[in-house]
Amino acid sequence: MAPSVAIIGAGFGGLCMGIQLQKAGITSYTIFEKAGGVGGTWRANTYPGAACDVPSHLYSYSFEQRHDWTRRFPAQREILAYLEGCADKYGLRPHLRLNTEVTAAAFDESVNRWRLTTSDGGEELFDVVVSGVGQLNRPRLPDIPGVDAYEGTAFHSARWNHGHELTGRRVAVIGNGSSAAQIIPRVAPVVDHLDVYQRTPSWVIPKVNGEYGRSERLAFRYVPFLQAANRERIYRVIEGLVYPVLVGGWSRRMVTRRAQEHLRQQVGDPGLRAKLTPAYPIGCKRIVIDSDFYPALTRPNVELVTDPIARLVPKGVETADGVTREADTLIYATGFHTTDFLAPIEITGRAGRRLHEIWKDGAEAYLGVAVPHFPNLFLLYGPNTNLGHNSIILMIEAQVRYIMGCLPLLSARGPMEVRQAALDGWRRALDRAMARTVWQASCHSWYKNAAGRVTNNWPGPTTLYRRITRAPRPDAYRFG
Ligand code: N01
Repeated sequence: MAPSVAIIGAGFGGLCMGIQLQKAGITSYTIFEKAGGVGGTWRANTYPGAACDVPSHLYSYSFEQRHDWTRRFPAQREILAYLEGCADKYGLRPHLRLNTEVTAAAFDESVNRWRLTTSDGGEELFDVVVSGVGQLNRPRLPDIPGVDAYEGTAFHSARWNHGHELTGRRVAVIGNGSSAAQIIPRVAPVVDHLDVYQRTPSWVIPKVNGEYGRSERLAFRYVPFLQAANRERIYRVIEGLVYPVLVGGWSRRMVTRRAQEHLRQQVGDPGLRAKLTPAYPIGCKRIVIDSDFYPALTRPNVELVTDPIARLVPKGVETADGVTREADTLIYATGFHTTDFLAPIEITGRAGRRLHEIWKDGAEAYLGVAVPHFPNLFLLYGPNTNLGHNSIILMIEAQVRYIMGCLPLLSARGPMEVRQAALDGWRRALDRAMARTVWQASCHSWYKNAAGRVTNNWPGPTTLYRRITRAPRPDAYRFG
């Protein structure tokens, strides 16, 4: 009999898992989703300008290619529609349990099954749990004094307040990562004044976007192999050009120069340019890919503030130099809690082991997928599987294929638990590869935990990860 599978999250990861189960004829699965619909981060992030900086033809499942993407880089709405379409096409809807947050999962050794507790107080048993909760789903508010004192309207980029009209307002944006870089160009033209509070400048490279014309879309549809060849070309160019940037390879200087040139071309004022010039190597933090960000900062109604924020006051933001800038609206583009994976779900494995206790010095998992003491628990987009250079969908598909390969093993031999020795070997290999990466340089990034360990990113090429996850090695696990 097929195992029963609980999937947590209905984003790219959870849906991919559901689709592959469905394709394999396994229908004994439930996808738990705390939101009211599918889409994960692409449902949550509805801020103006929300879009992906990975090309459409690559930022989609390999097995579900669309010929009719309207733009080279997809906007949030189009990605969400794509995922909704996948849920319909592959018959996932009857398996979706929406508005249902999983609060705890405990391995019950008396029956060798996982007991899931949900926010509605329900409890259910499953043979297998697959987490697809992602790394960027819990907004992080800054630890600035006075956050509660502020009297204007404040919201996080991933919790956009669409009921709040921005036209004619005095607005402050805190942060200048990928989200802020997309928000600022859309907000700046409509507001009266915009202050952008920058703690650390980002490296920015241009995004050569544009619409796919009707003829191009028809060609993708009807010319044999064109779509597949185009996807493969995009993949190879990104992998071949951008991955070396992260490991000090041939293209590091070239991409750095391109970013410097982009800044020079778009920002004429040397003072502003100096403020926007990073002092850390490119790639250490997530590179911003955008062509509209710099021009927005040069608008007369926009001020880039680099004095550190001292505190929020009822009417605005006070910087360390004692200046208060009034703002009736405050937008936190301050990122996410990225290093406390799977929080706040309480996960308990064999012998009462608590996942978050085991991970208190940094999350880790064998292949980013399996953790000792937690049999039949598999992670999608888990520790050390984020990318700094390519489409995360590639990694998710590799992980789903791997987990699908585990199902016959655990069905035949009982619950599978990764061996500590396998995880230790994995950690040693990761550490060796990580030492070569630019993420180790001195910059603050969401890839690192409080102790400075890079817990989020995969340090190798995607080709290697896809190869080593092609099929599970039974000797890495104990069964029963
Ligand atoms: O978040 P971030 P994000 N005082 O963590 C600043 C993906 N994504 O939502 O650099 C002042 O990158 C912080 O400053 P610093 C993508 O993977 C993709 O923008 O820490 N500032 C930083 O500038 C991305 O990397 C797309 O000094 C404070 C910003 O807030 C990830 O999501 C689009 C502060 C946070 O940047 C997250 O991006 C959007 C404080 N106390 C997102 N605390 C695309 O595909 C934080 N900051 C295009």
